[in-house]
Amino acid sequence: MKKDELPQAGGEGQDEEKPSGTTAKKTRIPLLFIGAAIVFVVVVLALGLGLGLGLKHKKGAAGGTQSSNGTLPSSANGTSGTSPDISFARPSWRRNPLDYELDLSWDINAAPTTRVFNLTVSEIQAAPDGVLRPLLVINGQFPGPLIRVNQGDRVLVNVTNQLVNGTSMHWHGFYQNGTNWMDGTTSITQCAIPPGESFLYNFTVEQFGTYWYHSHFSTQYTDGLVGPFIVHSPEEAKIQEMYDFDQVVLLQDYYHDLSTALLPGYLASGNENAEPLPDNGLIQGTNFFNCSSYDSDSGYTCYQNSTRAIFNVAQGKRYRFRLINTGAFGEFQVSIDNHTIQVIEADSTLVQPVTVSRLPIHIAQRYSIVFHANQTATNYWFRAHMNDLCFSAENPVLDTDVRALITYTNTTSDPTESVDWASALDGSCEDLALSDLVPYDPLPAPQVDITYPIEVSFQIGNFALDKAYINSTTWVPDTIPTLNQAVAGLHANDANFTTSGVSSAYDASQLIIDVPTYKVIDILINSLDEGAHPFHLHGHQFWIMASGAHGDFNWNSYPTLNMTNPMRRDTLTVDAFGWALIRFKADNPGLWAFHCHISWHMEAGLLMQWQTRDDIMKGWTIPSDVLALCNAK
Ligand SMILES: *[C@@H]1O[C@H](CO)[C@@H](O)[C@H](O)[C@H]1NC(C)=O
Ligand SMILES: *[C@@H]1O[C@H](CO)[C@@H](O)[C@H](O)[C@H]1NC(C)=O
Ligand SMILES: *[C@@H]1O[C@H](CO)[C@@H](O)[C@H](O)[C@H]1NC(C)=O
Ligand SMILES: *[C@@H]1O[C@H](CO)[C@@H](O)[C@H](O)[C@H]1NC(C)=O
Ligand SMILES: *[C@@H]1O[C@H](CO)[C@@H](O)[C@H](O)[C@H]1NC(C)=O
Ligand SMILES: *[C@@H]1O[C@H](CO)[C@@H](O)[C@H](O)[C@H]1NC(C)=O
Ligand SMILES: *[C@@H]1O[C@H](CO)[C@@H](O)[C@H](O)[C@H]1NC(C)=O
Ligand SMILES: *[C@@H]1O[C@H](CO)[C@@H](O)[C@H](O)[C@H]1NC(C)=O
Ligand SMILES: *[C@@H]1O[C@H](CO)[C@@H](O)[C@H](O)[C@H]1NC(C)=O
Ligand SMILES: *[C@@H]1O[C@H](CO)[C@@H](O)[C@H](O)[C@H]1NC(C)=O
Ligand SMILES: *[C@@H]1O[C@H](CO)[C@@H](O)[C@H](O)[C@H]1NC(C)=O
Ligand SMILES: *[C@@H]1O[C@H](CO)[C@@H](O)[C@H](O)[C@H]1NC(C)=O
Ligand SMILES: [Cu+2]
Repeated sequence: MKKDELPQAGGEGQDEEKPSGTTAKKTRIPLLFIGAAIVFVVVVLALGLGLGLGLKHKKGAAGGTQSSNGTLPSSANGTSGTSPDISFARPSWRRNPLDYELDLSWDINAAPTTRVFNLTVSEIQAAPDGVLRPLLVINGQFPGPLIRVNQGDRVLVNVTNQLVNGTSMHWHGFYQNGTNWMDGTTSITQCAIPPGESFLYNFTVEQFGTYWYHSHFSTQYTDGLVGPFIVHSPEEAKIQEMYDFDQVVLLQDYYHDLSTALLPGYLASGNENAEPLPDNGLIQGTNFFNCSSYDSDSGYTCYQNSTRAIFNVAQGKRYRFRLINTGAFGEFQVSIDNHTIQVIEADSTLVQPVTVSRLPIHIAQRYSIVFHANQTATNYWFRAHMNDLCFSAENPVLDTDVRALITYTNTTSDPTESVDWASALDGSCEDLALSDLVPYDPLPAPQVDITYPIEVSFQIGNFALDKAYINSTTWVPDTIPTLNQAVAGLHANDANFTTSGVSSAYDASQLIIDVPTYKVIDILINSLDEGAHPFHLHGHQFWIMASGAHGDFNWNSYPTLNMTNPMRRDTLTVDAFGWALIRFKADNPGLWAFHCHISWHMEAGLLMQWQTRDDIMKGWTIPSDVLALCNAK
């Protein structure tokens, strides 16, 4: 945390900031659309006010989107909760924001059970922010449904692929101890689920906290295949006292084109790692977009009827927002006008509460914040400022000031006295200062056994594709999952698969480090690249032993590293030209991806793997339904 980000006692003098309400874009709805909306309302009413219109919910922390003209739809008065019900205006593909409210009456002490979910993925045309595009949806809706379970539960998720391409589902942050083949990472732990087929993910949940799930097939999640995964635990009782409402908040950057349409240009020769630039940002899968940003010959169909998310709050209550950045590229700086926020969880690690005005959240990271609705009862902006200072160029149609409305008064009018925090936006896309993140439940780091330095770079050739490298390897998905290769190699007692260190058993496109038996590993990530990279390790939480925004790790400092209770998480941002030393216990058998979570970078090859616990893997038989995915063609 920077000094100027500290909330100031007494007053919050933000002289240079003008009330943000004045910058809000107002647009007139074309007559045609009002007509269409009326027809739609009539049809819905005729069908009977069902469709959730009279839905009752007790602990409505938030929900709803603004109606087109800035007032609540009159047909919404069938509801009784604190949230406006928007079912009359909500297209069937749009997720009901009430679905992301976490009823606090959920039994966190329930005995472990099996919970079953169906996730059917398909492609539709939809306009989350008003711009029509092909969108990948789960059970017909975007963003994906909430998966909510207790620690210790067995989870069965039947993923059915109705796409024209393969797919898979990854459960971000879960250990999958003993079930590596359920990690959902195509070409590493499974073959893609072919079009028209189903696959049953079956695993137990050993952890608790805020997680998410997403497709792990090329850049596919960027096209809509994301959703929240919340795990409760009896241990949560101690922090539940800190808030009155609990709520998932999905943040993401957003493109008006399919990722597969953007990839060739990005990977083209001579392109100096110029990532595709987001066109918008979404909160709960929705946002305003100004259609006049596009010329009539842009090729886009844009409906000027999309609106920002809205969170209803009650004076005096405290709200837990579980922020999840499900985006492809953009880091957000989250703040609430006139309210400080308290950070209580980072990824799935509870942390000692720290108060900030602005919180950076990079791709795939999660933070829980608590804020107190104790200001003047009016409307305020919740901001997820997309940090384009870290983009290589500017997208003229992108409004980086991505906002949702926080209303104390159950109204949807733009705030007039809501003031953004004066603290500067961080121009380098760094995580919160390490000193601000102290795990609530202390866990000392063990002594290290082996340190592996790696170097991250992008290498561009005039006649070569623009590719990302870890040392000299740029990852290309292998046809046969590396897990399948490893288990076969171990069964055959092939010594190539049991030698500690960089493995020679695989194709040259795979950088895999073999840790045959239990060891404590340090990864020293050195970035030679000018961009920040949010690195994610599958199957583990790692301790962040040290990090730096420039220069190199000083090896002489090894004996003095803080081992008492360093921060642990599963996704860490390595600064531009910076470095980080992270430590993990290689005690979880399998093939685990370690990669930059920026969709474009992973696809450009920024991925390596860890092969761990050969001693246990040697005894494995990969389930036949997992293997069968590779036979279907
Ligand atoms: C907004 O639209 C609703 C429903 O069409 C209408 O009842 C209301 O008067 C409109 N409000 C304004 C401010 O135009
Ligand atoms: C909503 O409230 C208005 C005014 O109280 C009433 O006339 C109308 O019938 C109500 N609509 C519904 C759907 O309950
Ligand atoms: C919010 O407004 C809607 C529609 O006017 C109403 O039905 C609902 O009861 C209100 N909620 C609260 C908490 O006042
Ligand atoms: C916006 O208008 C289009 C065209 O009438 C419609 O298909 C879509 O469902 C509308 N979206 C919302 C959020 O009302
Ligand atoms: C999942 O789908 C099956 C049909 O394939 C259905 O029988 C079952 O009830 C569904 N389960 C849930 C939890 O939706
Ligand atoms: C998964 O869903 C598909 C499609 O509904 C169904 O055919 C299949 O039987 C389901 N599999 C399991 C294991 O439930
Ligand atoms: C399916 O894959 C092909 C080949 O990569 C791609 O051109 C197409 O856009 C993909 N479709 C979707 C919906 O992603
Ligand atoms: C899920 O996995 C467990 C442990 O391997 C197994 O006992 C159970 O039968 C599996 N459930 C299904 C529905 O396949
Ligand atoms: C509002 O709540 C915050 C967080 O609990 C607290 O620091 C602040 O003093 C409160 N302000 C007022 C005006 O009560
Ligand atoms: C928000 O804070 C600013 C700056 O302290 C203040 O001028 C403004 O009145 C506050 N807004 C409300 C609604 O209290
Ligand atoms: C990567 O390259 C660096 C610099 O040459 C070297 O020190 C390191 O050992 C290499 N790491 C691996 C895993 O090969
Ligand atoms: C995973 O299971 C192994 C035993 O198979 C155990 O030694 C290890 O500590 C476990 N790791 C985690 C992260 O649960
Ligand atoms: Cu990256």
